[in-house]
Amino acid sequence: MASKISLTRFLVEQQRVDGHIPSQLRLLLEVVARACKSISQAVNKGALGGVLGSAESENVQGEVQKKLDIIANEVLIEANEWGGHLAAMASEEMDSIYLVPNRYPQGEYLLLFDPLDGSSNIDVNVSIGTIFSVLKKPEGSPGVTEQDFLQAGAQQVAAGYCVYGPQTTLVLTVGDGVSMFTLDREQGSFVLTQENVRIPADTKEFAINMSNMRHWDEPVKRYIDECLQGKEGPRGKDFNMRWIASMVADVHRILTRGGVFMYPWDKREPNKPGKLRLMYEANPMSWLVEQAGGAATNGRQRILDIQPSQLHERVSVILGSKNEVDRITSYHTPL
Ligand code: AHM
Ligand code: MG
Repeated sequence: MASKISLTRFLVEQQRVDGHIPSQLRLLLEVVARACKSISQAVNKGALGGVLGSAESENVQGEVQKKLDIIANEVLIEANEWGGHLAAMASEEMDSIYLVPNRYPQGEYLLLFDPLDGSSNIDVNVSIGTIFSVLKKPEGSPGVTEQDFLQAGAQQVAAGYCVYGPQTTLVLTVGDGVSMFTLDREQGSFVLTQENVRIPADTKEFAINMSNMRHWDEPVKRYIDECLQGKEGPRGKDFNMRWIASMVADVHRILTRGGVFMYPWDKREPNKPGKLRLMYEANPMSWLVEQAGGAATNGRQRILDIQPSQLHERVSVILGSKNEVDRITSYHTPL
């Protein structure tokens, strides 16, 4: 019987055999995975662990924080600050960047995360997750500033998410395809369960918050309207809709069986480009989707090519099966 490949072995082989990742990055990914295990345990305990409900505080985006948002943020910081692999971290739940304290060695990498994505689903026992993105600290600059984080998504050296659902699954890319690891709770380790994940180019499934329809722009309205017309409409086929309201869970479905996910710009907050955050939500998810053969744009531009100007910048997101994303993008007027 073929032996199970643990995440540790997979990363060691990526480092030693294939030369894809340096040892510091391997350590970083192991530490992130360990933190995700801990978050998974807290999520599983739910009400028994006293982790449900609001923390009665707000983050920099003015959103009310849940207890688990804060717990997950602390778990990721505590796990990552002492290992010597990081220079600094940034999170959806922290206003500014977090420098590795002076008492610890400084590493070469920058870690960004949404510690608990899908916060509205925490208390209702629906899948949620952690999203992360890894950048290299630019060479030559002493110390770290927010400016060092403002790199386009194409510069990422690793990206992934961990979905806390019926199973806990870690999904990872280091630029050599997408691999999935399922948490074996008895062993306490992530085990490789799928390699070379591919998203089919065509789909009959879309994910969008339909309650915002009246606020959408024309190209998105047109696309969804054509899908809703089904067999009788211009697409000549019936579509199905899914919306979990946890980006992690919606993207996980798309990586598993295809589909298109959208959180487009809308008229509710015309001055903001969208709801989702570029640097720790859209960028890592876009890279994973591209690595699996899909596409990701903001309607007019490849997301990974966007030059960020702020840490918590927002972006319009259209990602998933390539032919659908290309179609929606073609409905938008080029810049
Ligand atoms: P969060 O990071 O505060 O949880 O918000 C991001 C989430 C995404 O996971 C999801 O796609 C979207 O917001 C859900 O939005 P809506 O509340 O409009 O359904
Ligand atoms: Mg989020």
